[in-house]
Amino acid sequence: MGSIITIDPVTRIEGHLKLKVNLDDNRKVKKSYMTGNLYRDFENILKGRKPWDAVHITQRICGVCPISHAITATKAAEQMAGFIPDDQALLIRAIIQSAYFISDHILHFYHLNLPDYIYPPDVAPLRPAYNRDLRFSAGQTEKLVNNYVEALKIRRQAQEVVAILAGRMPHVMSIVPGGVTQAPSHEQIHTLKGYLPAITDFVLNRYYPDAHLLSQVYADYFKIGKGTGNLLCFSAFDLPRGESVFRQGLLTDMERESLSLQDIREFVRYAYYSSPSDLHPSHGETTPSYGRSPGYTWLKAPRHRGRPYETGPLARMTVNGYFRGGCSTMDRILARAEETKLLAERLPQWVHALVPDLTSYTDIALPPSGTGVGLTEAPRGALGHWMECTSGGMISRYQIITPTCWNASPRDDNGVPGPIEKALEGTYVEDMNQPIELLRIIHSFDPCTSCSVH
Ligand code: NFE
Repeated sequence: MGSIITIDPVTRIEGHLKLKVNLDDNRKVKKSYMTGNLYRDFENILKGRKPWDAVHITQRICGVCPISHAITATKAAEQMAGFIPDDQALLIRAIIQSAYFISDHILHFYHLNLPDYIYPPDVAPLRPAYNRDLRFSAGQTEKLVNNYVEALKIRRQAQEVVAILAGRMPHVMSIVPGGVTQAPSHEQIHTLKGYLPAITDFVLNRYYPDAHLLSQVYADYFKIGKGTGNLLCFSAFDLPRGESVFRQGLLTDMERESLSLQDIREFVRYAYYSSPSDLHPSHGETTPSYGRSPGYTWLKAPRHRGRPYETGPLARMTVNGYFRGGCSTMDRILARAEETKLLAERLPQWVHALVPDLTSYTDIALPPSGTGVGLTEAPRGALGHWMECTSGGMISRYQIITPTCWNASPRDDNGVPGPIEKALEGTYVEDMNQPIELLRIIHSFDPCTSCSVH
């Protein structure tokens, strides 16, 4: 007969997500369905506005990764103007982006993900609903809880690095088409440098070893939540001389293939939209139609050459050869820790390369009509903004594909499930009342439904 498990809401993520799975008689997941809620209509709100507004409006999609939206909207406008930012602007953007990646990955490891594996007896806010399959000793748990608390302080410091260069955090002000409006003074650069030792020390000596400890104690999760091996990433952390930390690329079934932006489509048969399916984002449309059958979510289903792709730290690090592992729950957690270490090691070089008081903003004019594509990597994966302007430089079309759109996508028009749905299939659930296995798989992707349902 089988049975059904529903988790609604899925907590310790950003946004409003529901999971429903069908299990067979042996309590293995046969089919899973991810539902993203809270639609806000951002793509239509942007129509009739200027590209400069998109930088600030799209940041309101999400308070967790506004910087990625700011960078992507800015790059779309700069591409339309044929403008390339100068070295100092690229460095400042890279510092802002990496400090916030570090803060965000620490947030994920300690505050969103770790409570799936620990259940501290005396710390009330840290007691999640499930308390099964707990394997850490009392001493290890105490150490992890101490680092959980310390992580709050380090996150604040990384966010202060962002705020010094970006004006505020979240929803940053200094990243704009034409460069960066902040020219950091000697004193500000000195303050930035003062933050770095504690951040680097925490990443190298607490987060990184804690992630490895988790992967040893829960080594069976290298075989649970396995993805398809389809991994996609865009270019990100653009640096002077055309360099970047991550190059765009794609693995299909773990084999390298070319990534072609022209081969991206969004499918909506199983989403709450009445606009046409199978459209390229440069021609995309968004007509909400809540409850439309057979839709079950507000997420569209992005595909590359018709296939679903996982995106995020595992994809970036694997595609770029920084991480060699598999494609599982624990590989996702380890790749994220490896990426944080890589960025924490590079961040000081970029801060030291800043030139005090150097202006890196150019007043640029955008053409009255045209198109622009902005691509970057957000902490959760590949992010793209496709913008079209007509009539006096006003936006006439704006389409956004976020990382969690790729990862938590529903079935496409051929009925092929999205990456998280697929990773859940085949999972054995030991206790129907506490399906911790499912939660651990979902959390390894660090989904954000605010971004994916925009
Ligand atoms: Ni709302 Fe976002 C997603 C990330 S897109 S957190 O998915 O990372 O910038």
